[in-house]
Amino acid sequence: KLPFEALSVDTLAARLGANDALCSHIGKDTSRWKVREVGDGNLNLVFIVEGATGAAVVKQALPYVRLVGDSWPLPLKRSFFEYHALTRQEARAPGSVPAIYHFDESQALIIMEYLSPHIILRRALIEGRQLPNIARDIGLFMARTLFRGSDLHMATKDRKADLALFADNVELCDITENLVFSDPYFDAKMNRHTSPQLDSIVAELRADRDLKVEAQRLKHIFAANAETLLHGDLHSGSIMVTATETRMIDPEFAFYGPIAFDVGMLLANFWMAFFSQRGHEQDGKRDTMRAYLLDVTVDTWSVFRTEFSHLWRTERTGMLYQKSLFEDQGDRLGAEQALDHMLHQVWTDMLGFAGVEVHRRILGLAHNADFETIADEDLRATCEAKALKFGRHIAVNRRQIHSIDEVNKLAALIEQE
Ligand code: SR1
Ligand code: MG
Repeated sequence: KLPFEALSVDTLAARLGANDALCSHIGKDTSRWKVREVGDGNLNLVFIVEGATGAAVVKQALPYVRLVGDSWPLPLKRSFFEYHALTRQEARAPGSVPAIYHFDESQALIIMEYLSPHIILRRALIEGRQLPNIARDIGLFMARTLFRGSDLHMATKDRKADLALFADNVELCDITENLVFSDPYFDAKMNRHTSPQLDSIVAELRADRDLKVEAQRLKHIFAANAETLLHGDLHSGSIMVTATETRMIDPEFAFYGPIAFDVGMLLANFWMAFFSQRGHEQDGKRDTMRAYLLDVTVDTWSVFRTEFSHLWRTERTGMLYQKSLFEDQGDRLGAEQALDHMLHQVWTDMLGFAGVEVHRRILGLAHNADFETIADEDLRATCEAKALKFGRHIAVNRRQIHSIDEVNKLAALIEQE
């Protein structure tokens, strides 16, 4: 094994020119390789390599957080977790992630399918594009991976082995624990909000005891509920789309956590897209886009719920299958009642996770382009302030909110204020 060395546009062909997996997909004549570095995420290098017969993506972890620099070291082993999460996601939700061609643990690199003409979902939503299949595709992905990675479905021995395997993804969990659940609610060193107009709202949120208690409770649920293998960072920047196709990428934050976390993070990103639309109206009104985004939240939740319920009825083969308690006694209602309890819990916690995700993307270190690309500062601040208010409401009142229509009515009211 060679010691780790970061790739560059200039060294990639020499370093990977003899890699059979890469050559078989793009051709072995390295003189014809064209290499671009396209990583725009917070952590890694991402190269697109085009050869005579095709193209591939080479993703390499760096030993530090790219967004911050080498003052924040981060282990290379996140690449190992990403690789293992991708293989499990492909098995549990076939066709939902890029195909993997090769994994090199010591170089922390994954060679995978180049998705083209896909673009990042966040970009599509900022541009006002309506994609007819995302709710279905993402709803199914979440239900299938979250159900099939849990004790509802897996043999308990396998699940416990996976729990142990992913338990070592400590540093990336630590990022989420601090950046999502704690930092936004005090004057943390890495916090930044780009609109000074938010200062008074930020002060209010940090003095809001009910909100801070809720954030602490959510952090506890996140850290202590090892229910299933999560994607761990399922936001609209971790999804690639065409007009009809959807693929999930980047599961380096994968670990065993609460089912509601992936669902909440994802829906929060749709709600942020919704609140940011007014900032992107330079080429025309975005009323239908706003309505579309709310419909997407309804449909995603509905597809998730329906598929999860279907799997509950047809694939509950794990340790949590209580056949002898219910079905064997002719009591189908008991199993349905247990399902309702579970979905209710996922619903309630999902709203909480969504609320804090909205806050951290506006107040913490890692912002999102939905708001950041709004050039007019006052307009950006107005959009952000509304999203913050919405996030606070759903996090604090999550036990009193009973339907996604109720959430969306609130979102629409706040947006129009
Ligand atoms: C320091 S990493 C900041 C954020 O980027 C990733 O995409 C995760 O969302 C993480 O919280
Ligand atoms: Mg990422």
